[in-house]
Amino acid sequence: MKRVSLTQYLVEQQREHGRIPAELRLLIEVVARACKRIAIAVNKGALGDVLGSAGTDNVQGEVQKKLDIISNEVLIEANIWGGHLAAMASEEMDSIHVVPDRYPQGEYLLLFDPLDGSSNIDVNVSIGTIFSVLRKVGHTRGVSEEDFLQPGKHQAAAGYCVYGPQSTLVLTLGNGVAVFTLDRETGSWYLTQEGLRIPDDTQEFSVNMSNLRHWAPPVTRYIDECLAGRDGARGKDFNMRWVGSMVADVHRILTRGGVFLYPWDKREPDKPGKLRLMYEANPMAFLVEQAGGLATNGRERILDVQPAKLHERVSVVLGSKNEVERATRYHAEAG
Ligand code: AHM
Repeated sequence: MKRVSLTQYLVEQQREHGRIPAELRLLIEVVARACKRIAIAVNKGALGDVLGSAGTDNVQGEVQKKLDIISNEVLIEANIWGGHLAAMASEEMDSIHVVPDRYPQGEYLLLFDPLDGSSNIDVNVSIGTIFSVLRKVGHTRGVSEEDFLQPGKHQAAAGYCVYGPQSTLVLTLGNGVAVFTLDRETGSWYLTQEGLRIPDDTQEFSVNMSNLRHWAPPVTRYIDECLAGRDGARGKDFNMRWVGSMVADVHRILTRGGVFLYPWDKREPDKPGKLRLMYEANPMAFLVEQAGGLATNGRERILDVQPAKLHERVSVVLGSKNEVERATRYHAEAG
């Protein structure tokens, strides 16, 4: 069987379909190369002295793992000199990282969660890198945090790499979702699936059930009905899966359907949720919509949310269309 590499796929997207400019093609290739380096570090585990805490906190006050920091550095080093970017923003950095004057500056802005699912790093459970690409609006040389504060619907590309039994890169350029698998022998990414579709209906939900007593009534109503199974309002049984790495949970949903929730909870009433809009929710919402699913914060489409700050948090309900519509309707009915 003739295999299509990521490079060939991107060249064809650029040449035959005119879908992506050369700079964006380069950007995706560079990110994929960085993800390969992160995959190698993850695979080494204890042998590479990469496990455990780095002894520092990030801007969100969360303890950073060594691999969080290594992955962040790998992504910056790989992307800084190519001339395709104006600046980068990361869940692990307080402020944006502007491309220094010694390098040419491109028009793209790259945002990433360098290693999602930190609590799973040391226990050998799937983790991943999530990325989002925006275009800098205006042609002035300077770049500031304001340039990043665009709703997710303006993303030029988004994707993630999940480091699990296989390393898998899932990508959207705004025309569907394609999946690439890393061949560890050749070191190349190969196209293994195209045109992913999330089924409209599902009997599988994904949520951290230990937080149930802290949720708002519409979320409790939705989950209670799933738990009641065929004896309750839904008239059918549901299964539950929670990996605790958004990349792995979303990957399962893109593969076989399901609904993922990380809702607001009353322990931190001022925070809209745990997950970050710009590094996690927006890229995942773009992928999910491109695969025929939906993504909302319970009230509004995630991709329409206008960010007020870089590290903004958001509630998330995403996945199979009919389930997300139902959970969103319960929020509207609750007023
Ligand atoms: P992280 O950025 O520290 O990895 O946190 C994000 C992760 C998501 O991947 C996952 O969906 C969620 O946090 C898990 O949260 P919980 O610890 O409540 O299960």
